[in-house]
Amino acid sequence: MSADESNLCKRSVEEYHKHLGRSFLFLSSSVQPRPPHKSLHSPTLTVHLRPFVHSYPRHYPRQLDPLPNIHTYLFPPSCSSPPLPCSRRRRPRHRQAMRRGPSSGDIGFDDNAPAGGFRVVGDSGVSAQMMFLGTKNTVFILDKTENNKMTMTTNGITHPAWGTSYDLRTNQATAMQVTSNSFCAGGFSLGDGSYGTWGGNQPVTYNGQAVNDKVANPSGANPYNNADGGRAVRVITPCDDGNCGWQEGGDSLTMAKKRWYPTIEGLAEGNVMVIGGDENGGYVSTFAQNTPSWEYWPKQESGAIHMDFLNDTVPVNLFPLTWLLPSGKVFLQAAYRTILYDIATRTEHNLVDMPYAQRVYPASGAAVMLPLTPANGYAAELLFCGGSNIDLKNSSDGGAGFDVTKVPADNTCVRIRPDDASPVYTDDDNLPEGRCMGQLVYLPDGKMWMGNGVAMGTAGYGNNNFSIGQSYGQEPLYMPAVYDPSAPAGQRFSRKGLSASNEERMYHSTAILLADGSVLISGSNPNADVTDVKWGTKYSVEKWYPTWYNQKRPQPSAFPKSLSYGGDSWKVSFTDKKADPSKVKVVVIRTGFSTHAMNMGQRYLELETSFSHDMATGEITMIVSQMPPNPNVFQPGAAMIFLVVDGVPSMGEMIMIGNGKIGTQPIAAKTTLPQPIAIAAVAAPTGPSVGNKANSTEPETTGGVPDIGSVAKKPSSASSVVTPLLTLVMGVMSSLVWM
Ligand SMILES: [Cu+2]
Repeated sequence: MSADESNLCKRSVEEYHKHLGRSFLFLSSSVQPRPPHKSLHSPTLTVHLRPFVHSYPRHYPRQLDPLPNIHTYLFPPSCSSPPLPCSRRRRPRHRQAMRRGPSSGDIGFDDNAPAGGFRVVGDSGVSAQMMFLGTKNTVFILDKTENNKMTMTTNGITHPAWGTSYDLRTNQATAMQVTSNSFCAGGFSLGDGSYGTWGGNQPVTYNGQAVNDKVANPSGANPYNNADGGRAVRVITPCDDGNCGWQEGGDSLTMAKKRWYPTIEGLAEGNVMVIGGDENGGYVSTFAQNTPSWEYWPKQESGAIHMDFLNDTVPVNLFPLTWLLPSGKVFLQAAYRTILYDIATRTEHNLVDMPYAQRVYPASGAAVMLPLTPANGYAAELLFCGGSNIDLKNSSDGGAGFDVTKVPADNTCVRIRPDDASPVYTDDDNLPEGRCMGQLVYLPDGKMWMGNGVAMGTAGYGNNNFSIGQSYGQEPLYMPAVYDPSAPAGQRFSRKGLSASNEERMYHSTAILLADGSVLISGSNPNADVTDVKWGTKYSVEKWYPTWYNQKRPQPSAFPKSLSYGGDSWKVSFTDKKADPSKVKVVVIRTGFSTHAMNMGQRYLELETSFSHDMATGEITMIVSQMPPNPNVFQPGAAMIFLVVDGVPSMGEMIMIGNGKIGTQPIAAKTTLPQPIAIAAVAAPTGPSVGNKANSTEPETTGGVPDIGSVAKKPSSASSVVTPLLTLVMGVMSSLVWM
């Protein structure tokens, strides 16, 4: 340990023990793997404490109190970790995690997975209204404040839990402290590897009644002991060992405006914009409680910045569909309107209207940015599928006002390339059936799982006699499909080899990609509180397995811990005698924050590659670029990386995109890749063998260009009368993608 590090360690431990001896309240702690950019002060363990105030009333929502006295302790990697305070002490697990190291004991592939089908693997503890993959092994789940069976005790008061961490290695959920009502919050990953959720709703009591509703709750009782989440920001640095928690409260974790149903969009500095929402919820927004503004987080002095678009799209403007584009502009879609937003000048540019249907909540179509690839020049193209053309002009925060369940969901799909000079929506293949609340989830092979949702009605719920339970959506759809964006038109949706789920996934359900290539699906509760009535509260956690799930997976040597924007190439190797290295892909996927049929931040990028191929041994070394030198293409923060060989992916690994900090990202020159090299084990003829291409040491050519792929396919035992010869074949492949 260096002198600097030793001093930091000593100081942290002394201060920490001094404060532990007093009446301090444990807030949270997080253990971080040694970051890729090893800095002297990179903490292994972060602990947050604040003074405990004994004079709070019993139900006082402490997190509304400003928190000027949070003490944060950073223990550097070589500093022995201190004990955690009182009830949150988990020393054995913590020790185990430290001994185990970040890469051992990770999730593996599921045995006997039903390829193409579903299997229930666990119980989420709280209903998974929101869900994201925080580490390779752990999914973090949030629910609204409701009467979940899993409980949490806070300062001696036991109440239902509204958040869990779900361990994918054991399929066990563990309750987590969430104090503010996270009912319909948005979420996104941040440039420093943490995750945030923004917004929510007022505190509620049983059946979703507002605590402050003088008629429904005259006593003002708050049995759930929850606080107002409308302006709340909740931040967590994900971990695997239970030693991380949601941080809430204080000025930096409070927004300028109340936001129920805000969309979060990531920006080039690893910060986010929090967009729209309304005050206290309802079926759709109204001018009376609309929040027509957006704000930065981390907070900037600008506070809430007005946006006309969010007034123009009332009442169908909750959870607008947004993407940061490679151009740096932000695409926004709500109701039938589409705009490009220039952040620097705060100006809105109208684009063409959305055809056929509304895609935004409560119509809730499926929407995704198509994979960004070298072949498409990393140009953004967006896909919208399903939703509803229901007329919501007479609906309000009080309800739909008519029987919405009689309206079939839309089945159209459209695409748009918003950075083009004159973007237009073009028709794509129709969905196999109309679907509201469908979800498109990337698979590592570049296709997408499309599932969840209903055939009739919309998202949302209300106390109406046309509902079953309270659900505004009916006829749940159990059969998924796979969408291939590069298949010929007319063949993009496929159900070959797929089978249906037995679990309905309606309003407030979620789905995310996992490292093993399966899709984790959970949630569904189109009701104000936990209920067993039809279309009741779902706790089942299910996996869907792609058709290739049980095939032999590539075994890559190792991935880097981080990728920069531009810079030097890197290598990853694997051995496969049958593989065609020109078709191998290295892909980076941000799985996103899943809620309300959206995966905020979901993005897929294929890196540029070259290779060297030893055909004698089958060893292939992929020479891989860094990220394109533009953080607007793929925002900074955590993401997963996969090696995909012949359409079958390796196990994914979590890596950091960018420098691991929120702020301006270093940008280097675009990666220059070498020419591909094939070291061919071919047979040299003992005499002339004109026309025997299998024995030739010359690369085959196509139109004068050496074809490395065809060399790779040559048999190495072409003749018994030849002697083996190792030949180095250099390809000049001008047609390859990195040129
Ligand atoms: Cu909701």
